[in-house]
Amino acid sequence: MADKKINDYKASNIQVLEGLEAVRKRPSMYIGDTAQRGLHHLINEVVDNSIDEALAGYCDYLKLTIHEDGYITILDNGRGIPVDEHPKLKLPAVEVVLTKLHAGGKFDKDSYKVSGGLHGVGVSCVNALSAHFYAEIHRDGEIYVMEFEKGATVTPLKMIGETEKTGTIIKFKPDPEIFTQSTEFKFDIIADRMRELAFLNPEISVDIIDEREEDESLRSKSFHFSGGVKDFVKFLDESRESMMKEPIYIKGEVEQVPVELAMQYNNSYTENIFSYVNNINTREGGTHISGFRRALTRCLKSYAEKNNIIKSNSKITISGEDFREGLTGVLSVKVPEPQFEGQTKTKLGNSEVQSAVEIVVYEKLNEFLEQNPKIAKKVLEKVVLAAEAREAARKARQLIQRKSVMGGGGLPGKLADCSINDPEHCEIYLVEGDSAGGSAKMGRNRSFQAILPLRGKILNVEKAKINKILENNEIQAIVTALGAGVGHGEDDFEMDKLRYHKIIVMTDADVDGSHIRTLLLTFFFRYMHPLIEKGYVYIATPPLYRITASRGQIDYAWDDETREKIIKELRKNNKKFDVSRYKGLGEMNPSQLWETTMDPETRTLQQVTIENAAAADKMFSTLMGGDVEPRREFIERNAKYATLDI
Ligand code: 0RA
Repeated sequence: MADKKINDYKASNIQVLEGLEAVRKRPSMYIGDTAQRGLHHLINEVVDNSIDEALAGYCDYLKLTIHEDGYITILDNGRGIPVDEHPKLKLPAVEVVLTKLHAGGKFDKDSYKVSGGLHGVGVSCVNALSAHFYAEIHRDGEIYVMEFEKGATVTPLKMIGETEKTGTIIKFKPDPEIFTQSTEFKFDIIADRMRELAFLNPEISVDIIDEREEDESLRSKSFHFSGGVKDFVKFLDESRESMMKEPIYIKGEVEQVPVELAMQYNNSYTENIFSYVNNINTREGGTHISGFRRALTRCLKSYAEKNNIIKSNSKITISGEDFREGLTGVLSVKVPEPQFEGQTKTKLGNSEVQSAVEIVVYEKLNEFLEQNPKIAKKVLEKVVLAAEAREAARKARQLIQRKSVMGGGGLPGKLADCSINDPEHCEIYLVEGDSAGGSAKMGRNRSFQAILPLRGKILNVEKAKINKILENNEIQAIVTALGAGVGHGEDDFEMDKLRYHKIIVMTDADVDGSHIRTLLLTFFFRYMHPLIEKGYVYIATPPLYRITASRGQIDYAWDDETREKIIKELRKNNKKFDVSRYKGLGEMNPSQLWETTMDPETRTLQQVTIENAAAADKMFSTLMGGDVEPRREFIERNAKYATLDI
C-alpha cells in the first residue's frame, strides 16, 4: 500500500520532548495504572500507531500474537517507522520515536491524531515499561532491527536484509518490576478491542493468535467487517429483536469532519449509543453526541408533527430520551485536532463537531423517514410508549420517595445500616437470602458495614420497562438504601447523595447465586451506570471449601488448586482433616463469614470495571436478553471464565 500517497516524511518533523526515566518512575501518570488496565494499555499504544497508518491510507493488515513466554508481537503493513537520521539529534528517526517521549512525528494536519483518554502517550512508553523490546522495520526495500531493555538501546539500528514489503513489527515483554501484580494478558480484553477497531475501520483485517491456548479452535480470531459501523450495530443487537430489516446508515462530511452513524430501534428499553472519535470510545460523550441527539429529536419531532402522528393536543410531553429508548447506535467521527475533556478525558470538546454531526444526521435521517413511512410510524409509536412509561416511572419514583419518608428515617425496614455516615468509608453488602443476611448482620463491623438482605430473584431489567422496574420491591429497597436515585435521565441519579462508596454483591457460589449477581450487575449497569464507572461496585468472594484439621485448625480454599495444596501439606504432616464444600453463604456462621468474606484485612473483593463499553453491553444483552440461542452459545464459550469481568 506504500504507493498510495507520496512518502513526504522528514525526520525533522519529529518533536522531541523528554526522556524515558520519567515514565519508569511514574508509570501510572502515563498509562493510568500498573494493574490489568495499564498492562493492556501497552497494546493499545502500539496498535494505535498501526491504526493511524490505516487512517492515513497506508495499512490494511494487523496481526497480534500473544506468546507463551509473555511477549506480545504486533505486526502491521504500514509504511514502517522512518529510519533516516534526525537532523538535530543525529539519531535514526526510529530511535527517536522509540526512546523519546511524545516523539510522534505525525504533526501534519492531514492525520487524525489519537490523544483521548490515555491514548497517544507514544510507543516510547511501551518501550520504557518493557523488560525487552524489539522493533523490526520493513521500509525502502530494507529490513532494519533495533532492541531495547527497559527503554535503553541494547542493539543500535542495523540493517539485516532486504524486503519487498513495508511495515512494522514490534515485539515486547512487559517489565514485571513495573507490572508487579501480573504481566498476564487476557485474550478477551485484547479481542474485544481488536473487534471494535475492525468494526470502526472496515478497510483493515485483524488476526489475533494466542499461542498459550492449547485448544486449537480457541487459538485464533480474525476480524474483518466490510459493513463497518453497520455490522457493529448488528453485532450489538444480535440478541435483541430489531424493528427494521437493516440499520439506518448515515455517512457524510462537513468541515473536514467525516461523520458515520449506524443505528436501529429494537425491542429493548435501553439506549445504547456508542460514540468514537478517531477510534477512541468517548464514554463521557461530548459535542458529537449532542449534535446527534439534537438532530434525532428535531428530525423525529418535525416528522411527527408534519404527519400528524403526535397530536398537538395530546397530554404527554415527549422528551429527548424518549426518542432514544430501545435505540442501538454507533457514531464514529474523525476530528483532526480533537480536544478531550472530562474526568477520564473521553469527552469531546470541539464545538465545530456538534454542528457537523447535526447537519449530516438531520439531512440523512430526514431522507430515510420520508422514504420509509412505515418504519417512521412504528418508531414514533414506540417513542410515545416510552414517554408514557417515563411518566409512570416518575410517579413510581415519587412513590418510593414518599414510602421512604413515611417509613421513618427513610430507609428500608430490612436494611441494617451502619453507624457512621461518611459515604467514603461506608459499605453496603447486598446479600442473597434472609439467612445469609442474618449471619452477615451478626458478623459485620456495624460501624461502617451495612447489610441489605435480598429475597429471591430480582427483576430482569433487560426485559422490563422502567416503570415496572421501579415497582419491584427488591429494587425499591436497593434504591432507597443507596439514596442516590435511579435512572439515566440527567437528574435521575445523583452521585453526591450516594450513602456508600462500596456496594458489595454477596451471593452463593452456585448457579442461582451467579444469576442473582448478574441480575444485580445488569441493573447497576443500566440504571446506575455512574456507580460502575466510578468503580464503586464489588463482588464478594466467599470461599468454596473449608478444610478442618485436628486441634481446631481451619483453612479455607477459594479454588481446587489451593484446596489440593492445603490437603497435601496436611498429609505431609500426618494430620487428619475433613474437607467440606460450602454450598451457600448460609452454611457459614457469622464469624466464619466475617473472617473469610467481610473483614477488610483478609477478604478479597473483585471490583467490577468496564474495560470496553460495547463489549459490556453485548455481554449483558446476551446474558439477559431475549433470544435463547445466542445466550446458550455465549455461556458455553465463556464457561471457563468463572469470574465475571465486565
Ligand atoms: C513515526 C512516523 C510515522 C510512522 C510511524 C512513526 C509509525 C509507528 C508505528 C508503530 C507501529 N507501527 C507503526 N507504523 C508507523 C510516519 C511515517 C512516514 O511519514 O513515512
